Amino acid sequence: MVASASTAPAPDLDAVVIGAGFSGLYMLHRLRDVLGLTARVYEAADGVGGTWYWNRYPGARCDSESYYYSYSFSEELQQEWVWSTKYPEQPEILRYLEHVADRFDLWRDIKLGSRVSRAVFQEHRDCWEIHTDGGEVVTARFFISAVGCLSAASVPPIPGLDRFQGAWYHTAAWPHEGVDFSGRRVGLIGTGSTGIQATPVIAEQAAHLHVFQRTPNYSVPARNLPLSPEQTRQIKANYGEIRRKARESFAGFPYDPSEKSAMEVNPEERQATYERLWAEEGGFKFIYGSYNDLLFNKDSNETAAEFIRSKIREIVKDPAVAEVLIPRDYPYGTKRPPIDTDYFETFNRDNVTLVDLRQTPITEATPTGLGTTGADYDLDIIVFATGFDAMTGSLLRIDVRGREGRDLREKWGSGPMTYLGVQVAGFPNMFVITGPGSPSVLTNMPLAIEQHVEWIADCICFLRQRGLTRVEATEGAEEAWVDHVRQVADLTLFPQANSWYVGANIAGKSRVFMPYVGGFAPYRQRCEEVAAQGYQGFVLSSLPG
Ligand code: N01
Repeated sequence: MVASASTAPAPDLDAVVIGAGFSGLYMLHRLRDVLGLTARVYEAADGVGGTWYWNRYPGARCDSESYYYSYSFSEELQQEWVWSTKYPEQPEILRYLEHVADRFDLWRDIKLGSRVSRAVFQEHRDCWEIHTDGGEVVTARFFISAVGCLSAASVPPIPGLDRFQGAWYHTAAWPHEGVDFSGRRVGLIGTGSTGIQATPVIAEQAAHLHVFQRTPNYSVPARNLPLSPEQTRQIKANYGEIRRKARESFAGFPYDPSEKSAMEVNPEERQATYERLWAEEGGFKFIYGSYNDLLFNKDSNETAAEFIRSKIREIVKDPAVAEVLIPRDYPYGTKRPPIDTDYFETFNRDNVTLVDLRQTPITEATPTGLGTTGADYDLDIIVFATGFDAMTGSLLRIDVRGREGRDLREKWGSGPMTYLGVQVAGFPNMFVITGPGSPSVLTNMPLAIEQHVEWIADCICFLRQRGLTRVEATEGAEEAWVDHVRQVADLTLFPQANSWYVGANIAGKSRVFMPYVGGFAPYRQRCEEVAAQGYQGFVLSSLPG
């Protein structure tokens, strides 16, 4: 018998959302409280917060400024919440997200400690069957992934790690009770944003810290400061304008964009600009508030790169150590630029040693530490700040089966394919918040999330108002979008780096530039146009009546 709208049993829920971080919390609120739908969030952790639940490593703080790294959807929320500093620490952001869950009464529709293991599209019912590893099975018309772009932690396969007799931790699975480094010999592997935040804090406690660096990084000081009551008052009074600027910007930061190329100004003016941004502003203003072509023009980029190299030489007293810390073989900003507090200064401490893994790669873990081709290092604790299987890893941990049994892992075997980063052809009624092919990770994340959540909610609302039960991206629209994402990336310097943006940090992962680099504002406009044209590039349908 062919199922029809009248014979197919209705799904248990309108929507299942996976993940209770920034994305999942807002998605639930939007579906349940704005659209009046039934929705449930499944969350593997024992609390909400996503990234900010897991990443409790020393020094963990946001490297975007609190006043815009926050939700904008509720005027009351943004007026009542008070941030303590320019760059809040992890516990404060987690408190904020818990407050959001309280304030909007979200907890009652969130199932904590429930990891979704499998999701299968039911063609005859236009719904998804969702399985958790606890054996729960539920059906929902829509399956929405809010699993995050940087959630599948990656520990490199170092031979012998199981024989190491000390303790080891990945920064994204940090013990809630913390780790006491006092008097301990610590090895930290990885010098991305995380390692760069953790290094100065661990160095203050540990007896000795060895930093194992494979790729040096261009880091810019955060210049973190408490926010004064007057600054807070001004931010709150200007939120309308701040959010507008962010929405209309290239990367979602509410900074005044520079109209100039770095090549347009003379070297003295350029130096003065970089000096001012380095000394007074810090953070992402260095890249997004200086010149408009640092990510596009190699010569322009080199001026900023060389400025940072000169700062490293100035800060680090031992010239040999400084040379190892200086990045040379990829353009500035083409790996996600870290923001630090006293990172380079930390290498002036007597209890910190830099190990250059390019000269002497790690060969094995031993019962007493780490061995490299140059030496053995005795360690009590190893910290893996080695990053994530980014953008695809956390979704592909779930066995996702679309129409006619299509396997998402197979479909993405040679790199992720999406339409607008939000849907995958062959996987109807599945939405991905900040998926590959969207500007998410190159953007101020909460803003990118809000845009996706609202677009998805509007799409669902459109279907329901018309009695439709299925939405699926066409293969043609998906192919065209994937081509566009690649073409736009090729106009930039991004593909020149071995970054997690291209999956280079994961052995065997296909090398594809995953985020959309065409800019947040143009992307948003494209999404709006697609919706205004009745969801162009999607097929909308309903079960036979
Ligand atoms: O991870 P990463 P992360 N042997 O992949 C090294 C966000 N974030 O956790 O560059 C030795 O950047 C690897 O070396 P290489 C932010 O978007 C945000 O630091 O691959 N080393 C690299 O140095 C960020 O970009 C905040 O050669 C190995 C490091 O480990 C993203 O999360 C704070 C290795 C991994 O760097 C990820 O940052 C922190 C091996 N086998 C992070 N494997 C905010 O404040 C890897 N490495 C918002």
